[in-house]
Amino acid sequence: MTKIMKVLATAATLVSAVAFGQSYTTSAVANGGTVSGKVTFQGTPPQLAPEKRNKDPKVCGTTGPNQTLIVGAGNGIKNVIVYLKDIKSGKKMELKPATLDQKKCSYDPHVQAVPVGTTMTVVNSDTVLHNVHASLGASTVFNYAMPIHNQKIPKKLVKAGFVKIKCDVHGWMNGAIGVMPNPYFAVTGDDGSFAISDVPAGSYTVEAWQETLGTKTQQVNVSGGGTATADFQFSKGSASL
Ligand SMILES: [Cu+2]
Repeated sequence: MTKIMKVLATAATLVSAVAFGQSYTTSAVANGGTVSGKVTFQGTPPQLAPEKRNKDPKVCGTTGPNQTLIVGAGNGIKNVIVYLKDIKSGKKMELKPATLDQKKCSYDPHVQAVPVGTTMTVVNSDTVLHNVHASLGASTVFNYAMPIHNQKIPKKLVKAGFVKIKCDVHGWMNGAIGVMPNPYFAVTGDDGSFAISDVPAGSYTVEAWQETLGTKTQQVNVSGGGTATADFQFSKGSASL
């Protein structure tokens, strides 16, 4: 190998390491702690109009729930992705198969979070054409026309970030995939609560991401075997709801 080839090979390794989120390394976690909390909406949550569906009514129906902000009991917000933004080392990244289904002209699940490097199988459970279009900022992650019932397309997600999903056929269809740079993440449940476990003792930035309300961050100090609380409050703010 010539010197220039070695330099290029090293550069390529570095680039792929960043793309695959490998700046995170696995290390043994002894007596890890937990970061837990609740994400809530401050004030009166907006009443979102149901989706108007104007295409393929036999499969899609004519209306559906707007899932872009789901506020439940105690103003808890569902489907918020919470993660430790700056953790560099800790428990193993478990890569499991994941699925994004197109079912009755909605994405199922509407929001999910997976570690970077996960293979996402995109499924069309409907008998109509969907064109699923996933983007990370201005870049396209995938863009598949899926005309066949039960068609499945696997796609490895190699870049961390919050991926937005839209259908180019049915304008109301939307969803999101959090492609996470480390295994310390959770998606809030119906009551807005979350818990992230096996966290090495230390100080971390916790970020909460909501698909229309954006992000909030705060610092936490995790002690060995202890629980650190990170509650987040979102309000309507400048979001276009
Ligand atoms: Cu569609």
